[in-house]
Order: sequence, then C-alpha cells, then structure tokens
Amino acid sequence: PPQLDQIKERGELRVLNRYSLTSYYVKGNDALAGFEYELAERFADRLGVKLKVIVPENLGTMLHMIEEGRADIAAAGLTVTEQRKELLRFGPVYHEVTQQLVYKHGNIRPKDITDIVNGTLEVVADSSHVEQLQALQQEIPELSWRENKELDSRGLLELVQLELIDYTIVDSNEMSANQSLFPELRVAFDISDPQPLAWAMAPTDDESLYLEVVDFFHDIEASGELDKLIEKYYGHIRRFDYVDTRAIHRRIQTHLPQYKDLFKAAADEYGFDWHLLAAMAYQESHWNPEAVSSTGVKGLMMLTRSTAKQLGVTDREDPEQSIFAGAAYLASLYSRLPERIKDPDRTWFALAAYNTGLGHLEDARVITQSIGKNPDSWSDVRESLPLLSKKKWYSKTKHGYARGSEPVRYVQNTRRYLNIILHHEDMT
Ligand code: ILE
Repeated sequence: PPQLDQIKERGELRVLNRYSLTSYYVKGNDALAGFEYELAERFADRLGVKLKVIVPENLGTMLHMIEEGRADIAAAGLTVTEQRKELLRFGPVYHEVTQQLVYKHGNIRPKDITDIVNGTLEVVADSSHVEQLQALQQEIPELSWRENKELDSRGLLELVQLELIDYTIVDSNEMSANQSLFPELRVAFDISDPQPLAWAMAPTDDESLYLEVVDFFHDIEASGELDKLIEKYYGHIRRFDYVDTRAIHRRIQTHLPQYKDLFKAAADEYGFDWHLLAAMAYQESHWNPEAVSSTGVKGLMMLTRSTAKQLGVTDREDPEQSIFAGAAYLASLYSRLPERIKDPDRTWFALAAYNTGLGHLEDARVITQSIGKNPDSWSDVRESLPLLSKKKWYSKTKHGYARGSEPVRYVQNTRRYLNIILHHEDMT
C-alpha cells in the first residue's frame, strides 16, 4: 500500500528532529515545544495518528535515515541544498535563513571570510554549513575548519562562548533564538545568501506522503496557522534581520494593488522606477499605512516628523502624502550625490542615505577613500558603513556614531524586495 496508508495503519508518524530552540526542546514544565515539533504535531493530527519524534545522534545519521526511508519525515530546520536535492525529496519551503559566522565580543571581529583563516572554525558535521565552506574553499584554498559530529549548533555556540574555538557558523534563525542565552556572541557577517528550509523525505516513487505534505503546508498557509507559528517562534526577530519572502508574495496580492497607482504616479513625477518605491515602502512598513516604529518614524514610507514637516506633509498616515513625500525625499538625496556616481550605485547610495542620512553616508565614503578603496562604489562603501559604530572610526568622522550596518541591510533587503516585485510583475 502507499506510504501514506501505511502510516495510517501503523497509527504513528515517525519524524526525525534535532534538539534546538528552533526545532525541538523541552520547556521548563516538561512540555515539548519547538517550531518543527509543533508543525509535525499538526501534521500527525491531520492524519489522525500519533507523533513519534526520533532524535538521531547527529545530522549525518539523520540524513542517512531519511534517505533510506527509516523514518517518514525529517522536520529539523533542514536547509534545501544542491547536494541534498540529489538524495532527498523536499516539501514546500516554509522559511528562509542565512548562514552566519559567529565570534565572541571582545575578540577581533573578522570582516570577511579571509580574516578567519588563522582562527579555529568548527561547524556541525554534514551540515549545509560544510557545503557552503566547501564552495568558499574553491576561492580561498587556505580556508580550513573542523566538523563536529557530537554537537549541534547550540553546543558549538557554547564552545565559542567558552573560547574553546574562535568561530562557528549557525543559521540566522538559530542565532536569534539563542542570542539571549549567549549575550557575548556576535554575528560577524553572513556567509551565505538566504537559503530555504523544508521538510525532507525519502526520494521514492511513492509520492503519497509528499503530496499530503504539500497539501498540509498549503492549508496551514491559507488558514494563517503557519504565520502564527512563525510569529510565535521567530516573532522576536528584529525588523531588519531577515527577509520573509512568503509574506511579501502574499502582500503583493493583498496590499500592493491598493497603492500601485500612487507608486506609479510618484515614480513618474520624480523619475524613479515605481517598483523601487514599492520595494522601499515594503521594507519600511510592509505596506501598512499606519505603521509606526519605536523611533517615531511613521506611515507607508516611514518618514520622520521633521522630514515630513519639511516636505509639507500634514498627515503621515495618508498613503498618498507618504508616498509622494518619500519619493521627493529620495529624489533630493539622489540629486545631492556627486555627479560622477552613476546608476545603479547611485540609487543604492540614495537608499542608504534615506535610511541613515547623507552625513553618515558621506563619512563612510571618506573612510572608504582613506583605506584605499573606491568611495563611489556601493560595494566598497557598504564595507565601510558598519565601521561607523566603532569608536576607532567614528571618533574621527564629522557626523559621529551611527549604526552603520542598518543602511547596509536596508539596501540589501530593498534590493531583494525589488527583485521579488519585478519578478512577480513578470508573471502576471
Ligand atoms: N540548516 C542546517 C542544515 O541543514 C542545520 C545545521 C540543520 C545544524 O544543515
């Protein structure tokens, strides 16, 4: 009989999981919790069977077990990677994460991957992190690392905390979930692009279980349950920390149509691509005209009170006023940049200035020049912006301290949203 019927006859769904704050853990009162655990529980309920969670001794064993069909599903925050796609069948993508290089505060912060070759780097054996390092090693042959078969991400974070190793790599969702346990640990930089997470199954000809999983994700997405779970487990993740692509796809359908004509009109007036204004507004407010932040910025384009005043805005929550003022402000920043900076860099500079102000951006450009890099290139200035939060650097600048990594993320996210919106338009 098909696998799905076998599971129902057996009365038990066998799910592989990992102990991790993002997938499976025991709460103080002995209750079981975890994003993956709760998802699996709902799926078992749907089939009318009991859930049996199995935690293999390590990730490599988990991957073998699922490949050989010794369990039904691996629901463990698994990254969908090229190598794994050859061996496993993945269900729908339910989340995206980046791989982050972690070090301990007080030690020197590595600026990029070449800075870590002299320290000890340890990662979970058989993980997506190993796959990423192997790819990076093609460019940087001296890159080396140890693979740990006993510890999971949390254990490796502990080793960094204890200074037994210098660095580890963990997924961004796990880093956020564990951050409060390890307040001294810091993310140095992302070592991967955003990568999808999904459940894994055996790649058999029998698709019965797979199709049920697809329906399940479709249903919990439509009912809003998936969102609630994501909010419950990842809700504390800060506004800039990750790009939730599922959410934007949904809001492109539910929210964007109401504002599209305003974006187009403002874009025409100020000479921008309307998709860019839409992407900024998404980054700013998720297209919620009443959005407010703790720093007092407000509305679709998240204008500060003073910017709004300068631009004659009487009601920051009014979508039309907000969009036109946001576009006008962006246009004025764009025009005040040095003539010789051409697009696309010019646009990215204007976006960065929208987030942090022209003064701080100028400071970062001065730093960029002082270290022999090109102050007119966004990819060079992007490297210098985070220095504005370091005393050694900001003490010498004109405008002083700034959380310089914010504009970098702002530009990065907005560009991602821009691509998604453009792509979406192509398909409709
Ligand atoms: N997402 C990562 C992977 O799939 C985790 C590594 C599970 C600890 O390899």
